[in-house]
Amino acid sequence: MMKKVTAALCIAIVSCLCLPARPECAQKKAPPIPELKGWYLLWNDEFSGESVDRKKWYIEDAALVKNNELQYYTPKNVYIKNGKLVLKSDKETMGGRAYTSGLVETKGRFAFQYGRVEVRAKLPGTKGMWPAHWMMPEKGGWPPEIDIMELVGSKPNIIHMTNHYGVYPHNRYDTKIFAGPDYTRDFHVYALEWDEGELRWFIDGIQRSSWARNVPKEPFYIILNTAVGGIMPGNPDATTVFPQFHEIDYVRVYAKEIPGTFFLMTSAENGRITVDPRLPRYNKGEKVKLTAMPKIGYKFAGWTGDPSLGSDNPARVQMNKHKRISAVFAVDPGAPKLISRGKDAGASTCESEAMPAKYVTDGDMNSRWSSEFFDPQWVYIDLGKPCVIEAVRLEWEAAAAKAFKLQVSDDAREWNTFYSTDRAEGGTEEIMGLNTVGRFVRMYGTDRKTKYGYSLYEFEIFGKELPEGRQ
Ligand SMILES: [Ca+2]
Repeated sequence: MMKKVTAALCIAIVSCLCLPARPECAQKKAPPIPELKGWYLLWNDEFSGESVDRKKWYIEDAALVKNNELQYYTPKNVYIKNGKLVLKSDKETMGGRAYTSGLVETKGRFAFQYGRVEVRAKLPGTKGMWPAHWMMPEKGGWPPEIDIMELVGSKPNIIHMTNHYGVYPHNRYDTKIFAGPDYTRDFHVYALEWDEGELRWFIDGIQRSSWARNVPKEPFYIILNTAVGGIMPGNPDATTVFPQFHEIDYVRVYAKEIPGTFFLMTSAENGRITVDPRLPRYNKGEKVKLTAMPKIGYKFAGWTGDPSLGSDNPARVQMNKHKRISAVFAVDPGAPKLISRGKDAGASTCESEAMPAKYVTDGDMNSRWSSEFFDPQWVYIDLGKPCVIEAVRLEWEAAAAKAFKLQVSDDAREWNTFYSTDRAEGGTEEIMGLNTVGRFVRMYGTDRKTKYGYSLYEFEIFGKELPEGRQ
């Protein structure tokens, strides 16, 4: 969090490059970030560190089910080299797929509404490669989606720029292409300007597309990836060259300066911050409520970025300038303990023998339970004896639940619901602040996010054994 580069700090790094007496600065190779008049640098990554900054990026590790793509996204194909983020694509079997590739996204870490995003990159090519720089809504769901840049490897001089909108399955899109040089040979800058009335796409500083209709009006996060195969590029063939490298020099997000209005940026690791009201910019003097929410096992330990915040949670901040605020979360020795690892599990159905219920308690994020493709479905854990359940973590595969209940039972026959949602988001889901007693705990799914079943890598119960004499 402290390493978050502010505009002022960038200027400091640049100016101290000229001073050989500062060894910690002399190691930094970050080139100066040009000032964009009328714009404020809200967020950026110059990829000048030793490794990918996990406070800024989530690195995908999954065989995502979409667009008939053929790759397994693995963190080992995502790394920093020579001041560039590299997403490597290769012909290599992993997780049931014939190819590996890389995907990073700022989901849960950074999102913005309105501004200018710039990505400088050298793209991978040849048949079946599908590099993209794109954005999705922070609150989940699809569409909308903005594709800043997409390229089909077999046509390396064509850049696709697209706005997806509407309501699934009645979604539509507006798209334009630009034919230029071979974009796999050199670095080029792909940019999008987004305001309330219009989307404008730029390649190397020249506007190449715009749409003034169906402009999204909610915060988006950024995704950088290379898909292999699938509906857009077709699958690799004998002409495809492996490995391929998608190199990204920087990602910069700017917000337009409007006098008297201010931006609020938040960041956190091992937890998150909710912002109320959440607005793209604030008027002078406006008050904003910040709530820090630690992950299971952590506790809130303070704020950085605004001395007036103190140590309250929630806290209120008054907007009188641009602010970057972080929440600090510390390991909580008194946090509920994991009590489900290795315990027996059962399920309504299994998609195949290779995906049994027991894989939800094995502590292995590569093994998973998956149900058959109808509703309802459930998976339960037998804790062996009655326990106090204080928190639950669900690690969903892409085939997640949209609606599910959490239930307890003493006999695995009669179940009591202690948590229920019909707006689940998938990914890592944590439910905290629980205080319920039972020996059996189950996830009871009633509506699915995909046409597939319910699939969990892990189902983790945190709490403690019931003290003697208490029933
Ligand atoms: Ca597992």
